Amino acid sequence: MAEFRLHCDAISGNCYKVALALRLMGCDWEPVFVDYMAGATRQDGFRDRINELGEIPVLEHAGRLRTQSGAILTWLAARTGKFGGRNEDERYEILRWILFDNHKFTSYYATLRFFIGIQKTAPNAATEFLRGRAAAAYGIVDKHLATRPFLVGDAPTIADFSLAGYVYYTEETGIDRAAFPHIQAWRERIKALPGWGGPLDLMPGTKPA
Ligand SMILES: N[C@@H](CCC(=O)N[C@@H](CS)C(=O)NCC(=O)O)C(=O)O
Repeated sequence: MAEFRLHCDAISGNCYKVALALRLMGCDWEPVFVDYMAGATRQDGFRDRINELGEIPVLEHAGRLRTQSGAILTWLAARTGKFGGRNEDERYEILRWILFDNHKFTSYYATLRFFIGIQKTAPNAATEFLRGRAAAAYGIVDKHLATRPFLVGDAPTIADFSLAGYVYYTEETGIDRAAFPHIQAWRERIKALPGWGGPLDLMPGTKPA
């Protein structure tokens, strides 16, 4: 059995954040498929035994189950000594971007993608609100990346892996990716890192349409 086991589904960008970190950190890991789209995370058994929050990703290590991608990434960086920032100031900045990601950058985009890109919901007031909020968060990140190669300092960190969770999926969401050229360039810089793999390369499970 591998040292780390990631309970995940390929359709989930939140899972991809951790899968990408495990791959780029060179960890010994294996995925464990959780059928998220079939409602596995909502089953009592999953909540009782795997994650009381009812979510993936879940990282299993030495008999302990860890949840919340941002917390997992922070723990992995400390444990491996990789991608966690070089000093206190960088670690603060990393946390700041991970919190922004969880509240806005991933959150609005992933919810929009779920409705428009996966469930093929017709645009409505709720999806248009999400589209506006996601585009605003994208604009903030795009501006930040206009003057630097990665989110914090001049090297990749777990903050990049967190915000990159959904940027390699290709579903149509109504967000014009070309309007965010610095995000596009950053996405390619991460893709060029040794060992990089996309969501479907690293995880089993539901193939996005
Ligand atoms: N903030 C959490 C978000 C995790 C999350 O929303 N996971 C989704 C899959 S992408 C999930 O399992 N949702 C199940 C549900 O809400 O019922 C993290 O970063 O780990």
